[in-house]
Amino acid sequence: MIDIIGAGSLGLLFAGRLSASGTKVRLWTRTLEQARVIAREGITVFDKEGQTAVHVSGDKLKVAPLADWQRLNSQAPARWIMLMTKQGAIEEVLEQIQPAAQMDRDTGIVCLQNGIGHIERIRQAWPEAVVYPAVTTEGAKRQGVASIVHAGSGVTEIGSSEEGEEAKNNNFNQCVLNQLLAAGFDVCLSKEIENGMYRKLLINAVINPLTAVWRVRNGELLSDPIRIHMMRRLYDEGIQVYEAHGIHWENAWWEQIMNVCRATAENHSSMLADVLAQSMTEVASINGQLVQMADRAGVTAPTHEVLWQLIEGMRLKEG
Ligand code: KPL
Repeated sequence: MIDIIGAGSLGLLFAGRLSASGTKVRLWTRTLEQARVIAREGITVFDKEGQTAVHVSGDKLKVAPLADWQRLNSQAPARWIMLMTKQGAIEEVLEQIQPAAQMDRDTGIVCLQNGIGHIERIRQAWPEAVVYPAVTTEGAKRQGVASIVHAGSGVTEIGSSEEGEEAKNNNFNQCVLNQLLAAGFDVCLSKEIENGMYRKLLINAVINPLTAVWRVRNGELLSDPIRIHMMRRLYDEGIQVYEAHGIHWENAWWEQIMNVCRATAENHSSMLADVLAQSMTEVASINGQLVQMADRAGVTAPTHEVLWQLIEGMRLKEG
């Protein structure tokens, strides 16, 4: 069984496809109401053309609000967890799970957040658990409480836990890997996940704030030379920050960013989706983190800083 925490667009995508391929899934939602709707309607994944790609009926899933974690987890402890909430929701998750954590050496947690900084926080909260950083470029767009459009196929990379954990790593993430492969995900294990996280940070730092400010889909960023110019500026500033920290980067990353725009052309980035829903965005953990890295290295990232402040200044509500 895989426990998926977070029933946002990516949580529903992974829960729906894993469950349809035969993996037992327990899905943890933020609210009781959300759990009830998913239990009643099941999960539906539409493809880009609006056709049903996957439908899992509610009785095939276990769905519960996080508030029930202590009670349900003591009956059937979670061993494999995919943490799929946004960075901004992590504190709330830790608070709800903490008292009865039961996160021991037998618990593996795959963390699929955008940005950086969260892995340290999770390891600090659950020092016994084995934490696997991961990144994905899957693009999914929320349709309703229990349905999403799989707007762009991407790649999911799962890293190792800390050094010296090799034996356990192979066991843990290999098992999740096999179930994800069986569900049709393009997924691999990465020995360089930290680098993957920096690459993904840059992808998000370039695409997300611009789509949010201009309110355009990912593909529309490529339709105008001024937009591409701004993307390049964010990219160059980001690379300068990485160089100042001695972080390995590759020329191919620019082309990869353009490819993500193409592959998810019809998608609203997660930041635009948050802005449209008037919810707090992840800009602080993406562009804000880059600005702080720049500060620490004595360089500047002025375009990231302006976008960070512009988006924070939208005064979106929490959650
Ligand atoms: O990760 C994404 C996001 O929107 O947060 C991308 C890859 C940009 C897809 O929309």
